[in-house]
Amino acid sequence: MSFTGKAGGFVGAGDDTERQKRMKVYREWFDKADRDYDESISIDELHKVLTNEKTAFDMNTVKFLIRLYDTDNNGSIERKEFYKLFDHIEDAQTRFIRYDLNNSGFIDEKELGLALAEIGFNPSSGALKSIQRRYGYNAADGVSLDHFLRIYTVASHLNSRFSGRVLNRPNWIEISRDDFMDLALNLP
Ligand SMILES: [Ca+2]
Ligand SMILES: [Ca+2]
Repeated sequence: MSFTGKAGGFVGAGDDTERQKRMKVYREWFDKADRDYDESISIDELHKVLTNEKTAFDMNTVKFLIRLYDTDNNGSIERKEFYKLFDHIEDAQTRFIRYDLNNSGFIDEKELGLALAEIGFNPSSGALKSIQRRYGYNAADGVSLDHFLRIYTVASHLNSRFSGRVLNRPNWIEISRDDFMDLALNLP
């Protein structure tokens, strides 16, 4: 089972009907994930709902997502937290599918660069290699969805942290020592 197929279906949804449809999808996915009906999604439950016949979803990515979206720090994902997590996964998946043109389940380095450029993150070839080394990369096949999700999450996180600090030179930002320290210590 995966979110594939649901991706992008509600992008640009503005009116009440679309919002209601979206809330219905959220609820359905939450209920599907919450196998023991305790109104929260554990690491194992999230892992199961993200894994399908084709994709063995990386457990480290699951733990990483829970760490980011478990805002009350109780170790699991409740409905309010799930809505944001679902939006994020769906967004990343839509982008991944757009670049995985032959539907192989992998994108290559160039496509990874293009997908990241879409959100205003323009890594050099050297930076792309470092990102792949750091966040998991199968050199033979390319970047799988679970690893892309992790890379995309980190890039979005960095982008939102440092928007407004862009200098006139493309791809340069201004950062203080304190912010640099904070960034290095809190990198997801
Ligand atoms: Ca549960
Ligand atoms: Ca929680």
